[in-house]
Amino acid sequence: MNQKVEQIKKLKTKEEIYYYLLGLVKAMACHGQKHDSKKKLYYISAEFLIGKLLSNNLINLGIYDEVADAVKACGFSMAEIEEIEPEPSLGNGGLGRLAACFLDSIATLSLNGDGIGLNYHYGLFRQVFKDNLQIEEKNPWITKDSWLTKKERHYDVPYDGFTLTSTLYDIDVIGYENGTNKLHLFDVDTVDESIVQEGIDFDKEKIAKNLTLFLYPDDSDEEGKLLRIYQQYFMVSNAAQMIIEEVMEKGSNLHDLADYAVVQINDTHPTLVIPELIRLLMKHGIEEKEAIAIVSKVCAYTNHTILAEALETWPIEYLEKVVPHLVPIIKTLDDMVKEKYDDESLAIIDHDERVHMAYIDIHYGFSVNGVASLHTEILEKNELKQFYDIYPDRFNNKTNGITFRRWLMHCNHPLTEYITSLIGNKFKQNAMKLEDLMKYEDDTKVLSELLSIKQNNKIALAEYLKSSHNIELDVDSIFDIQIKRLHEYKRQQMNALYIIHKYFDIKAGNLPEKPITLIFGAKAAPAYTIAKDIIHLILCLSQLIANDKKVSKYLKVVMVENYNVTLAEKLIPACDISEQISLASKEASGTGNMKFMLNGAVTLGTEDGANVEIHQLVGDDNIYIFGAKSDEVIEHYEKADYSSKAICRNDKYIKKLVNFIISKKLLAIGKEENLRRLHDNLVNKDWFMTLLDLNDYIKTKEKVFSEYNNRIAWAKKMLVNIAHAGYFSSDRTIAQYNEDIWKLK
Ligand code: 26Q
Repeated sequence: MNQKVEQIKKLKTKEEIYYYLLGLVKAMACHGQKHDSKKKLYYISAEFLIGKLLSNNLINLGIYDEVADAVKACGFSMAEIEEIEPEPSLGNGGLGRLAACFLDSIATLSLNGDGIGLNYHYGLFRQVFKDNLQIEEKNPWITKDSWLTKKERHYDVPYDGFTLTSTLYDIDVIGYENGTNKLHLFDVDTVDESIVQEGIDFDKEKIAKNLTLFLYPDDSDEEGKLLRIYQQYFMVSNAAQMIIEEVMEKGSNLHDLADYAVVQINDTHPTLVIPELIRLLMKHGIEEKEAIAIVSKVCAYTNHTILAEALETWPIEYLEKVVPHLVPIIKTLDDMVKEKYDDESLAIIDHDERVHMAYIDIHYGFSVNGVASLHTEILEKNELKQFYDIYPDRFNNKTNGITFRRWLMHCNHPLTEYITSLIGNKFKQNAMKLEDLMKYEDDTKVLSELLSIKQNNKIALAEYLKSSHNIELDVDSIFDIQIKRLHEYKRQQMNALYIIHKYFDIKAGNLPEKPITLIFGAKAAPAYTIAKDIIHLILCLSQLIANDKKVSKYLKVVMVENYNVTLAEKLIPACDISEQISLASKEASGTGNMKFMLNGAVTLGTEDGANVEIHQLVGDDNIYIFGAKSDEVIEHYEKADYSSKAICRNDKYIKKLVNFIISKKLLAIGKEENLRRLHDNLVNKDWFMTLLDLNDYIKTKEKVFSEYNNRIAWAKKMLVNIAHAGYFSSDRTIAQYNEDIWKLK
């Protein structure tokens, strides 16, 4: 090892060092232990938002510090080397990032489990702002030398009238001071990157050229829907063939498949693995009824959303076009349900001939889990009640988690070192040990040190954003951050209305004690018009305020371009206030909320998703909760009695805030079409009830800013948050999946 690290010192350029380290890590990963246990987990997911891998791999191999020293001897920082690495953005957001955290924990806990997905050539689009609007560009990440290793494994995937042969690429998943697992990404050799010219619009008709060309944004235009099914089937057919090959090599006779394999279906995107496995078992001579029974003991399903528009239902004619050989199996599965139950809401194929993918998973899997306790409760009591009534034992909760290797040890070295100096190293293996920090809750020396680490992280962020985005931050202001995908239910528009309130307030002479910086990062799906309008509003407000001499002294609005994992790693350690303001009941869990908490930010949030559990852990004094509770929200939907129009009519101040969106001042900066559409939507529709919570939000946020000024009391809140974040380690989540669902050892 020493020799290899010494070698670094002979290298001249950052590129040479990066590619040398890439090779070194890949070589070391090969020597990781092999699993010999009988049963194996296959975590199938259309997304693995792995982010950059170099530093994390070095940390997990235990050689980060010596490598960093050698790199320093060459005259570079690790940050400069990391810059060379392209980020693989192979996911949209939470679901994909969760899958990546899970792989890290599965390897760290030495569990026998691999990930299976697709090798998208272009990750989620690169976002650029032009005239205060979002533009999408292609986002390549594969270079000649990369983390991918091409394997000699190929499968034939049958479609209607043609077959595609796959090529497998593996990425090593290196656990923390432990084993190495694999992320298997399937691809086709015929994909043609040259068909993408300007932007991300191109001909989606030619399947072989297109199949793995790009990752779908989390909503999509009609014309792309068929390609999405081609992708999904490609993923699961490869997975199913690989599983059957591997278990047979280990001695399975396929009747005992469940003793050898467990499949976790990450949302409904891999659902076709169920009929595909049934089809392949039948090809091996197993009778259909038995094949169905076998597969039902192998597959488990995770639900990540209750938003109706995100639940996948495919017209049966689409499936007939793409995978006609699966349709008879899906019909049999549906017939069996209909034979047993009269209740139409349990049917897989509905009256409109649409196939409900989640319902296949629930009827023909052995486990259904939600991703936070409130979310699972809503699934059981509301969204999937009819299924919970017939299969109560299948339902279980697995509250999400995050890997502390990336979201503390890698992204926040100063805090990691300080925690280690206070409570030792044990928290790196057992995150619950962070609770030992509680003994310092009244130690002003420790509390002051936490404040100074935060301050230094804010300075580091400011330097980074200056050089990378040419953005200036006032490091003596409060950093209030909302970073996540742009969606109406996440309510960035409510934060924007707060900005308008604060702008009025400062204009009126109510000056904040401390300047405030509101930072946003968010990509909007290309076809999601209102989400793009919200980005436009925030960028226009940012410009308005920056050009206002008086207000800009106290308030700054920043929207960072192309928010991704790499930026999150820099923003989160520098955050004072974590915005988690979704409409209660709509955010299944959230995982950004956990990352902020772990890095000493205080949450301003609704009782939604995992915020509920954060609240329970830290207590009322260490979190700011506001807004309607989920029961109340669900009731509004049931009674259809929410009216934003009525709120605008009755509350003059809210009306004034909303009307500012189409004021002369903003229309002078922005586009009338976009601002007016957003205004009309808020006044006439507001499906996610922004105006319902707006007053409470403003009031609570003002309280947060005022309490921030009591620095030691604030630092205590930071400490309590860090100390209780251990529960949100994905090591805990994965241990629970294994205990209750996978039962690997
Ligand atoms: C569906 C159809 C066509 C194209 C794309 C999609 C699609 C893709 C991705 C639909 C949904 C997604 C992603 C969903 C997601 O990220 N959900 C989030 O999952 C997190 C992990 O459990 C939770 O923390 C978040 O609350 C949840 O929103």
